[in-house]
Amino acid sequence: MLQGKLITMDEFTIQETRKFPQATGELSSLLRDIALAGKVINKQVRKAGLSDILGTQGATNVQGEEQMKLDVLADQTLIHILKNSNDCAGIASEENDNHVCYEDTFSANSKYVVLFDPLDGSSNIDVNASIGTIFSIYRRVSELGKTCVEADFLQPGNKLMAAGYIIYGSSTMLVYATKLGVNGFTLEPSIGEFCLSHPNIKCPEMGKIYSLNQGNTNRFSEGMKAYLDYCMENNKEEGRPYSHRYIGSMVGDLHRTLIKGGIFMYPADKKSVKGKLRLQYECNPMAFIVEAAGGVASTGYCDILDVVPTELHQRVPIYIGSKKMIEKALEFVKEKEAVA
Ligand code: P6P
Repeated sequence: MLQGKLITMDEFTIQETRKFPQATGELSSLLRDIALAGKVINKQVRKAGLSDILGTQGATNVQGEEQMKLDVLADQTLIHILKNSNDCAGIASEENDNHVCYEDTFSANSKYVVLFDPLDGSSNIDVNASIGTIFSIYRRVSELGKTCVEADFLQPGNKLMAAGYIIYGSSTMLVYATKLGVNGFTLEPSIGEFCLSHPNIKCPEMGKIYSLNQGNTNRFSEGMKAYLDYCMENNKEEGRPYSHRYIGSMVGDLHRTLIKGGIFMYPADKKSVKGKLRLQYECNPMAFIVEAAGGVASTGYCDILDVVPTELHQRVPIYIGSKKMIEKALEFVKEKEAVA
């Protein structure tokens, strides 16, 4: 609500497009299609707890039809809507082994491709914790008019045109970033529109929350263990001990980190030697968003956005959030790793 007026996401993206006379509006149109998919997924997520009663999501409905699990439903919803969008040449999804090219003429002439994790954190559905859809939009590198190729989906995060997430939490929000900045839109169910609620989001450069699966500590490097001790150490002047928060849903943990500040980590460890989270579906889009808001996102040794992908589902370690907290964490991780 700005000056008492609701601004829908469509109105906002059109206003942004007008700042660039050469803009064609295709990116705005693609964001609108992703928002539509988010509304459809939101409808299904909001009744997940009734699946046994309603016969949906993995059960059979009154016609005896096999219902799809919620994350497969989310995946199929995005694939279908983007196929009919006229602004997307193809997609790559965390749920599918390979990328999908849309063969029709309109799609082949589209200049963008989209990657997504259709329902990140879906294991939290049963306990009604926040889950989310994460998306990335790249300008394709392959020739317009032809079907897209795998190289279109193996671009580093610093080539992103836009990235965002839809969080299905206490309210449903769509947050997206371009190089111009980060803006958040809350779904107003009575009109079915995402409306501007968090303009120009900035990630505080310092925070008081550290977020990771501390149960993995025994598998961490010595540097990582030393940083955890630092987080838990009493030091009133430097505002420690920090508070520990961890939902086990990246979108939920990252949304809190973006808004309140803090540090989210999923380091490499003896079991996940390259980290657990996927570069193309989780780390790059979140790094693009957080860095557009003034934060930092690192693998521990380089900026996440500079990693050149070699395979669609590759994983990387991630340290992401408030600039000053990441800088301090990397002193421990880099220094101890250098010694090891
Ligand atoms: P762990 C969810 O499965 C996910 O991909 C992210 O959303 C989340 O941050 C992470 O994995 C949780 O992993 O090992 O702590 O359960």
